Amino acid sequence: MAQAASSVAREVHRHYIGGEWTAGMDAIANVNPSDLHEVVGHYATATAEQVQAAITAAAQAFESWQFSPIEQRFDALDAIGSEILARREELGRLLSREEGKTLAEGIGEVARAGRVFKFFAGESLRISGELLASTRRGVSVEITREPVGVIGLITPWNFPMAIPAWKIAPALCYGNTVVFKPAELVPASAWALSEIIARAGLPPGVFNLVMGPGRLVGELLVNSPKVRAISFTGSVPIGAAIAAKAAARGAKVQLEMGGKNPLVVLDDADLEVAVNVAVQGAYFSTGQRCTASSRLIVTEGIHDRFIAALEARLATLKIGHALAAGTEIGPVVSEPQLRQDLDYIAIGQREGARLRFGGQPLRLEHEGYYLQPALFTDTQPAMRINQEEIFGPVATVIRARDYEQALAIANDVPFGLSSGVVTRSLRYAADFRRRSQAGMVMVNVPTAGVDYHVPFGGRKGSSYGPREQGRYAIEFYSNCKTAYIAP
Ligand code: UN1
Repeated sequence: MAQAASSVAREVHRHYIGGEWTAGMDAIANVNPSDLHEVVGHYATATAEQVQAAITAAAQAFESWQFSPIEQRFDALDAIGSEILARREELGRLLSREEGKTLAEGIGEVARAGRVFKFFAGESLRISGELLASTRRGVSVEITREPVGVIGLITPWNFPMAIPAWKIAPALCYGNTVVFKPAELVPASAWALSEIIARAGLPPGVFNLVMGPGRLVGELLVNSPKVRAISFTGSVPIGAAIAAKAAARGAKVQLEMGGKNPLVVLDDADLEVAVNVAVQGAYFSTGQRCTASSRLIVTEGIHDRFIAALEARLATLKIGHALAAGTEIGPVVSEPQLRQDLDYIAIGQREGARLRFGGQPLRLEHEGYYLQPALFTDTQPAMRINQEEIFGPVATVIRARDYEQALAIANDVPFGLSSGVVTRSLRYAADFRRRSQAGMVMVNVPTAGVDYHVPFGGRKGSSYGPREQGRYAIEFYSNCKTAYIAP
């Protein structure tokens, strides 16, 4: 790897601070998880001074950007969306090379990012308020939305372009300025996105990119009194630490963290639908989604048939290089993540679960972090593999006596992001929709793979603060003002 790294021309991609492309103190080699001998590029690491400079630039730019005409915002967001959509194949390829999801998934994600910008371009023209009568004679009450200020955006590696898009677009739409810190593992997509944003006609300082580790860049953003809000997607412990620090200084915070999402398969399910929904939800994108169906809760009457059909489908799944034609499941993103997946597979076996399929690292033509998708059966709800997020291509089956028991098991975890049920019964579908303790409920569709124009978020340990995406994003990315006006 070191050899490959040195043979690549060392153009180091820079930070974008106050409208300037700025070199960092160091460079990170971005390695392709499908082929460890390929370096996707080198990306700068920010110094503490650079992070502070980005925050200062964003604070200065906010003075004027908060009053920017909505048409200026529309034009910038619309142009960004158009360019992303026009370049979806090229950017999708880049994304798949650095993250390892299949090319189709990479292109799909880039298109989603483009559409998010288009959506918020439109929203910028529809920012509205309310006009109410006062309880006092001759007074009226105006309720309006105002920008928050500088917003720090901290994004994860599993959606290198879509998650940045669904934080950056609403931030700019509602008149905020941004300091964006992408995950260290996937700077290429973030940099390409930033390069597009940098050419969209925004005033200097409105949008800033600083790359580097969370313990430096993230910490500074979270602790800076000039950063009025933090939106974070990532792990539970880091999210909890961010929330505590942000709350202590009165900054707004929005967290999207883990999931342990259940898919309930009932006796009356269409078996083919159940298997498709389970495979897509549990294993596509290599299971590396906070919305992944990691627990398949199956009632007795369909249990054995479901497992047999699922196993048969798993045996046909093509695991391979993210860019190879026909690949259905790409590699795991990194060595530490692969280790975590394998650790949990060992834990499941020690706990007495039956490893029914897969779970072994694969040696393929290219050296990469390949893992045969794993299926555990005969598991108990209290096992660690059924309570803790693994974040890999690993799913468990839990047998349930009936619908009521399946629902109770589905809800009995510290997370509540997404949940699903496969059934032909309107009664069970309606009941599950009402009683599932999750922010998003899916009936006969996968728990992962959500639309871009509707609210996204969960409950319990999965999410904190207002929803992301759709019109609901305004709650976090703006402040409410109530004005009383007498002539
Ligand atoms: C999806 O399932 O389409 O980090 C999106 C994640 C989520 C996004 C999932 N915030 O996996």
